[in-house]
Amino acid sequence: MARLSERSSWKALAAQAARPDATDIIGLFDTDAERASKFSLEAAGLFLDYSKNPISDDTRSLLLSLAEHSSVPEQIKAMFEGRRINISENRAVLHIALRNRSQRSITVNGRDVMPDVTTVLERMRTFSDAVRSGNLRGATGKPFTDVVNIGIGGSDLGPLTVCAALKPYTEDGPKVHFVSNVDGAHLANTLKHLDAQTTLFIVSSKTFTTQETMANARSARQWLLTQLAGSSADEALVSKHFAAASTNLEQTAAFGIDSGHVFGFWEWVGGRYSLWSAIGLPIALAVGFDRFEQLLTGAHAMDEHFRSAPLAQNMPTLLALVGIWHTNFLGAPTHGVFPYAQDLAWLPMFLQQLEMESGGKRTDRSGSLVEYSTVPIIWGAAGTNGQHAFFQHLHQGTQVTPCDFIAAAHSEWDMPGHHEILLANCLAQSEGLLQGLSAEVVLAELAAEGVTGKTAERLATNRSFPGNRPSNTILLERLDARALGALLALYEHKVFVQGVIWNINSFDQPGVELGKGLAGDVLKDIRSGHASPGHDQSTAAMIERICTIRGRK
Ligand code: G6Q
Repeated sequence: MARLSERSSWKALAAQAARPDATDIIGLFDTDAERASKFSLEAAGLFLDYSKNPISDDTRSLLLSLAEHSSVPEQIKAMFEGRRINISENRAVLHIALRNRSQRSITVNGRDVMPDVTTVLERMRTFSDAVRSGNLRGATGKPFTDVVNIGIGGSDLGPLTVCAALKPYTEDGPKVHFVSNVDGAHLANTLKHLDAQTTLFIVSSKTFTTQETMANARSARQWLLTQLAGSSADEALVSKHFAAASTNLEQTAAFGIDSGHVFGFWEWVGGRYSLWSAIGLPIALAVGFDRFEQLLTGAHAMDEHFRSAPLAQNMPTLLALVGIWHTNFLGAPTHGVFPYAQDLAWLPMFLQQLEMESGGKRTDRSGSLVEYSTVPIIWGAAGTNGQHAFFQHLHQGTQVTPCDFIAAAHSEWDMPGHHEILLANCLAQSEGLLQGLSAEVVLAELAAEGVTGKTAERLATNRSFPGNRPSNTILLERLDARALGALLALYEHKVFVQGVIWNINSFDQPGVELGKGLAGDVLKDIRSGHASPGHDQSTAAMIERICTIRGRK
């Protein structure tokens, strides 16, 4: 296969991006009354409008050719067939199997994985029903009122994002808390308000060796044993108050977790793609298993769309191509995500992990250094708050930030009048970014106020906006479990398509793994009170300084 930048579609796109009108979105609307409908589509209950991007019919055709020539259809097939597309770890990538609601079997090494998936899901149903109904109780016979998920990264952000997003549906379940940071503040602040008798811990860790998670899990166990000292034997307390989601059954047993409370998953589930697996147990506890299933159903609907829709009508592919256009041809260094939904406040963080851990790669699948940009920096926050802060940069900054606005037509909350304001702000921002405000209009406004001449000219430059700033808008009917499942799957598949085009492995994370080992030596030194040889000068000095300060008490 020719190198990416040598492909004809890539070269044609580069030529397209060099045209003087390459970023003129307003011009595209002016010359096509049908643009809004031609550049939008519906899938799995979601509506995507990508018309507010500088993408002409020709550019879109070229982007689609790029996807075609990069074997996107073949790679989609390979993923769904369970082939080992995670080449560095020699693993299949099958989060789609976790939410496969069809009768289709999915095989790895010739073995259908669906029976195992179904068994774990059934066990999750039984367990979550028992906790929620109060049939499963703590060591002193009280029902669980609080669940603390201890996990980090992929074992935290997925369930955390979903539990927050489905907040309106959590009223009838235990309160679910998430502790991820090894900073003792996180666990201490969480435990401070809890009663050990009614608290259930879930240790969520694929490997069950992650330093931060294990430190938090050990401290939580200690807290439990201290709080409930004398009420039962230590082993009984741990077995009644701890559950685990992990692939490492040996370590969960060594920790003392009752095998009946251990929910397994498999090596072909990547951490950041794991919320659909046993890692989703806190979700089932918070909103009930039926809603967890609706989440899976929504994701499956998006999977089916992704698997079967032609590229030109394929929502994840189009979202990926819009991103490729901005990143690789128009040079946008970042991408903003702005959910106009307070309950989706964690989504930008979730997507940071999903997109930047998957796409933050500098070598291609054959091991050569890539000669083009891969994933941009993903950032964002829930609207409308950003409008009163960093949106200034979106409107008038010197860098263009393509962004996704996400909104739901209905609110799940009963707060009359609010949702219309929220929606109006969402649409007004993307409209304002597109249309800008010309100096002529500002001058006319100033003239009406009696400001003219040099002052007016100066003010007009300052107060005018270039416009032509790009955005996508994703509209949900409502933020329910089904729509959320479809939304998260949409982004997972967007990441997949971009990875295929960039020819990178989106499913490994050597940088994150390096981080897991790095702290070991420094930790030993901080504990011993001195920097050992081998550190760079700056780090050694910092270790010494910290040890000195800590030595002063
Ligand atoms: C996800 C990442 C990473 C991982 C955490 C937690 O794709 O690899 O965020 O999920 O490091 O790992 P464990 O689940 O093994 O504790």
